[in-house]
Amino acid sequence: MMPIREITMRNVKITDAFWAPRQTLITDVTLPYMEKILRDEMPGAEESHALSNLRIAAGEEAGEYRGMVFQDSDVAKWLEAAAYSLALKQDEALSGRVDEIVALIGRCQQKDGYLNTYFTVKEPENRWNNLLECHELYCAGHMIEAGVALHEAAGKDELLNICIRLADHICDRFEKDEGIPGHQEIEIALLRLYRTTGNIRYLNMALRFLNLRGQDPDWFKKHTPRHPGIHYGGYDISPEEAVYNQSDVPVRDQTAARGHAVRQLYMLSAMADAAAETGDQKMLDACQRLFDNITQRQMYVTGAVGASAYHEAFTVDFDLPSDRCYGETCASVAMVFFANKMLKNRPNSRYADLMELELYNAALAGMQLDGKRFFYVNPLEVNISTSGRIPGYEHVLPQRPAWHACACCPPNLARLIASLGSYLWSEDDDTVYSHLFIGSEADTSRGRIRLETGYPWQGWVRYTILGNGPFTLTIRIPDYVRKYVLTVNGQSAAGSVRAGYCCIQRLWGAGDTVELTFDLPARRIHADPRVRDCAGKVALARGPVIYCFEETDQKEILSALSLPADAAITAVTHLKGLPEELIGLRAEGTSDLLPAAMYAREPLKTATCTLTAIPYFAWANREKGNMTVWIRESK
Ligand code: FUB
Ligand code: ZN
Repeated sequence: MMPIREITMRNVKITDAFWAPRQTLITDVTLPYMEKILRDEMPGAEESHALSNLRIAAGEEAGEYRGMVFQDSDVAKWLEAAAYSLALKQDEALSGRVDEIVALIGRCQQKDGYLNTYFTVKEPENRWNNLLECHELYCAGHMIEAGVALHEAAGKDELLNICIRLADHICDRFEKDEGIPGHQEIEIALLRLYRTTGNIRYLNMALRFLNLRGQDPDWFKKHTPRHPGIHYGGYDISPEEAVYNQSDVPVRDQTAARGHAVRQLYMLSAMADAAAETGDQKMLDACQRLFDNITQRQMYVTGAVGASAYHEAFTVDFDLPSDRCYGETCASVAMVFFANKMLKNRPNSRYADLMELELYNAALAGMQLDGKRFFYVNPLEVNISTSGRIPGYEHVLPQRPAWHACACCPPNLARLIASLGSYLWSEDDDTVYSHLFIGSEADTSRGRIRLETGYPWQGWVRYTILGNGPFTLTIRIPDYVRKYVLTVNGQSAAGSVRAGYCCIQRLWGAGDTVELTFDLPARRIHADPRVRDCAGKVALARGPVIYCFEETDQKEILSALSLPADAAITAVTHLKGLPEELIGLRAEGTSDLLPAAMYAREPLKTATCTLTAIPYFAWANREKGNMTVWIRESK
């Protein structure tokens, strides 16, 4: 099948009542906030030192390099998000500051194209010496993505030119070498750079990195110098640990997601993108196997992935502890990248379902409603007596911190939300695909199409065709929509359903409308009992939104609550202390009464109570308290 073409944010304007304000939050609040952090102008927040590192590397400031070895990537991801922000909204002042930072980056670049402040400042003699830990290719990848974004979204070429020199330097260094990145990312970037410049060298370099990976499972063991190097966050490498960065098996032979989640998912995004570029069926089959493994066996109901704090990693199938969950925000962002690249290979509603799940839940929960604080870890249960305090639970915080020593997640989420327009639509020669119900206007090769919707709270979507001509409008039907009514120009219609998309083929005229309406009842979700924490429990959802229970809304302790299997669940608004348009869920439940002693012979007595659930993305926006997604279900 022919790959489908992305319709990028340049041709899509988001008008959605839910997402447009969130994009404004990113442009008006989050990016300025992050910039202050990068400039170390935010009192009380974890120091970044990222811009100082650049000035020190350029010889314009005295002092020591500080921060993670990949601190440059925070600046790169911020620049990428700023590029999208400039496409969303003209901002002369931001544009000027972006230019200044890019010029500073240019002054850090070495004559041969090398660009990395850590090694320029601290260990110039060790460049490219420790690919396992040192993130030079990872930082380069993020910088290249920023360069491409500034070129494409903001019409700025200076960083792109810097990155072309950097990419040429990387190709010179690695085209005939067996080196592979310790943290995959450069592959995504080189593919983007290839499409932007048309230079096949970058495609070949990306493919080479993918093809070499796992050919020698001991490659890192053989080629990683023994540094005293605590500063790399290094760990002892044993042959077994090749699984940590997926270098244990050639990429086409991988069967299940294992090891560091972000590395795994960046690699899968690049593989899916490469498969779409080259038609490599084995590569695509591997992507599909891992997509199935992740979504059917290793993903939390919120879309969070990477269950274990140790190595920030996937572990084994069905190992999904709710309260020790890692679920890094970056991993959920990367799930959106991966699903989007799978869609480029073949339209199937499963990929768009996954993008939607991540966007409304695990990824979005990474950001506080005010756009200023961020979660790195996204648990499904928090107990404030243990979370963030007791060994094994240190990583699980009940509130979003002001900033992070390792700050990969906030700018990742910012670049995703700012570029959301690129994830909604795509097309091929005779079809326009609508993947997500997000209000927008898309300029397709078939003319403009307007999408209006009450999503995520109401089940209606209206398309208005603003061009003329024959084509198939192909609309994804979310997996939770069992029945819908379709009308074309107000008359009932029946499209054919293919791979989860409703296809309406017509000779369209300007002003034609297509409407889809469906109920959005609250629904219960039950887990496979092999997910031990969820056995006998239920989670609630409505449309794309997954719900959770916060202590502040209940009178009883969360672990005492049960929801009867037949309880009616009603939608409510005006949740205490939350924006009034958010829809919550309410039901009559029961609560176990506390027994006289810790262990009682008799069954516990119960009392009825009212249960209130709020959208998971909105948790931890009020006073600190316990939270759970899953509660017991009583018969
Ligand atoms: O190593 C760079 C980034 O830091 C990873 O992608 C995250 O998981 C965090 O470890
Ligand atoms: Zn992260």
